[in-house]
Amino acid sequence: MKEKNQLARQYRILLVEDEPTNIQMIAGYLSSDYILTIAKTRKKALELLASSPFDLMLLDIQLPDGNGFEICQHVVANREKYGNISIIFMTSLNSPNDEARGLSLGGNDYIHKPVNEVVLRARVKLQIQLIRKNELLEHFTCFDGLTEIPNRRAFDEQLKKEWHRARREHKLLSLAILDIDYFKQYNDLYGHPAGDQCLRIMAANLTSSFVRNSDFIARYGGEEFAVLLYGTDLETSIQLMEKSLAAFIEKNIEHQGSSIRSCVTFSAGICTANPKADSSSNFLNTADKELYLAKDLGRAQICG
Ligand code: GH3
Ligand code: MG
Ligand code: MG
Ligand code: MG
Ligand code: MG
Repeated sequence: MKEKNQLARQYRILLVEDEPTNIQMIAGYLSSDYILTIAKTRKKALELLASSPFDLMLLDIQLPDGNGFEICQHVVANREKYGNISIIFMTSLNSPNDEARGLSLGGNDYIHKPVNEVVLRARVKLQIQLIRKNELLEHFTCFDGLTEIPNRRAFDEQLKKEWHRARREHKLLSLAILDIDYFKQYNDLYGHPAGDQCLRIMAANLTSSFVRNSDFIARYGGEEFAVLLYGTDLETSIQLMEKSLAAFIEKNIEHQGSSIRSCVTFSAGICTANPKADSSSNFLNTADKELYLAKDLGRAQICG
């Protein structure tokens, strides 16, 4: 899932080619627009692909220690290891059968050697534009447009993933469901645009409260948010959420319609599971029940 600030970026190309004159020529055509890395062998190409992310591979077919068709097949069959890289074959195997084979193995395009500069640039540009469109599509599918944090769809997927990971790694998984207090009154008193701004501040506060790579924050629904804390026990999760609530209250967003304070607050319910032993079916429900308890006990508090 790409965050917005990752969307405007430079694109990385892996050139897999063994002929020095070809390498020099292609580097001359592309290195001013893209970050270009070179692999002269099959072995080097697979090493580089496994260790750093590339957007596009320009793939020769006849290599000293292997064959480009086989590399393509291997990469396509192991996407979880090599990522969603696009592949352009670049080869002197010019028969229609070879071209059809390259495309059927998962190649995105097929360029004949000798390579023409204008054609190469145009075809690379086209693939990069497709990559960019896919990234944008993925971003809008997974991120909430108002707060720019992951949305409900992304949360549901992450929960499934993290539940299985915690099961495998024998770790605890904590889930917090948060709900802004008296938010209907806030909208009624201050207007919808102010309500929207309040939701953005809420999201930003959570983002700065939960900073570990494994913490996952999402907008769960209207004025409800969810936080997944991987490998974190209940006591620590409650402490962290209490700190986050204190930081939010300190922002002192005026709310004369709140019955408890003169500023906006939130309530949260937290549930911790041991996915190795527990069933996932009650996880969300339990966090939700704790949230209702926090509301019943007077709001602006955390229950777990
Ligand atoms: P409680 O303390 O029990 O949570 O009361 P509440 O008023 O916060 O709860 P209620 O569920 O009655 O109201 C939620 C409000 O959230 C109503 C809805 O208009 C508002 N809301 C939901 N999504 C958005 C949004 O995207 N922008 C704005 N401005 N308001 C929203
Ligand atoms: Mg070659
Ligand atoms: Mg609500
Ligand atoms: Mg409500
Ligand atoms: Mg509410």
